[in-house]
Amino acid sequence: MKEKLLELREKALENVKSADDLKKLQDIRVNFLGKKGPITEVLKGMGKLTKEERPVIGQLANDVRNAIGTLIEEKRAEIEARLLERKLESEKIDVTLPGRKVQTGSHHLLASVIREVEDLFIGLGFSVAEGPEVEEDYYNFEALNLPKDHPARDMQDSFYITEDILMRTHTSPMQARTLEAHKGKGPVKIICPGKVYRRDNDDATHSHQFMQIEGLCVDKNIRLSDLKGVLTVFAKHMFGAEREIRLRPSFFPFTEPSVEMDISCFRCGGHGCSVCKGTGWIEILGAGMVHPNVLRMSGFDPSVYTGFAFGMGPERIAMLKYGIEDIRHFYTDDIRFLKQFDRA
Ligand code: 2U9
Repeated sequence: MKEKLLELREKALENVKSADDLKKLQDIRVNFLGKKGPITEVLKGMGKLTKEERPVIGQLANDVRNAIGTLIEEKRAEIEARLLERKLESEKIDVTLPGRKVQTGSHHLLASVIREVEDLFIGLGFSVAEGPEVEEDYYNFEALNLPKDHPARDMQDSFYITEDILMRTHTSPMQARTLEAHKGKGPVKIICPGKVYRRDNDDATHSHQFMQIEGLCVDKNIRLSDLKGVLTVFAKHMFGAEREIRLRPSFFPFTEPSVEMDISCFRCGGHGCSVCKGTGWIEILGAGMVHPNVLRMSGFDPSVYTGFAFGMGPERIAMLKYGIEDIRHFYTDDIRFLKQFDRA
């Protein structure tokens, strides 16, 4: 019996030594120390022993069982340590490695330019009014002093959906709607950004769908100098404090007088270059004093109220600011183009 126990211990030692994973180790524990294991068998056989042999064998059986138990524990600790080491090794992060750049989206350049203009005018007390892109002929044309047969309508080739419904050709209809909603009571200070549509063949400088930002300020005693003041603040905010502006006479059916605003060239400072085509000046937007017909048609008494309005193309501003040659870049979602203006 004694030999059997010692033999068992040796056998257990060998098994434990060769065990290289916790499963095998568990099997050894069950095989040797389990209820059906040889140690248990020995202990069950104690009854057949003499009363001299019983304590010796009993003690030895316990010693062998504990020895095997200790062996298994030590081996389990060793295996777990090795597993942890391997795990730590496999999960080791080389903190000196550059991080994986998380692909983040960014604001579309046009959205950034529009927000920059919005922030400026909100700071000047204007509020942002956004209107429907599918518009009624009345608000898109008649309310803006462009009666049914007015030739200027052809200047704005339109996408008509029905006789009286079209894709708006400018954001001005939303200004007419806002004036109307004020029921002849000023002040009205709004800017209207948004998509507009013109039946145009797309090329480097024209797109059938483009953006506009228009502005309107109607109150008692609004003068052209107020318009010039606001446009000067706008020009310096968007193109640099050293910019100068100049107003040239122009014509729009919905403003009288009408002007176009130029800024001094931000590339050559006015000496003449390819950006300003040698003129030293760059045209940025159109503007004027709101035509009395437009005020009247929207419920304002032009003998009491006056106002100024302006309109610009955000694409043009972005193309000037960032030297972009082709307006279609804004709409073709080419990530190589868009990524250049991350955080613009
Ligand atoms: C109301 C009264 C007046 C809006 C105006 C312009 C001048 C203008 C152009 C800018 C770029 C069109 O897309 S563009 O080519 N617009 O120059 N827009 S004054 O005048 C209004 C609008 C609404 C009630």
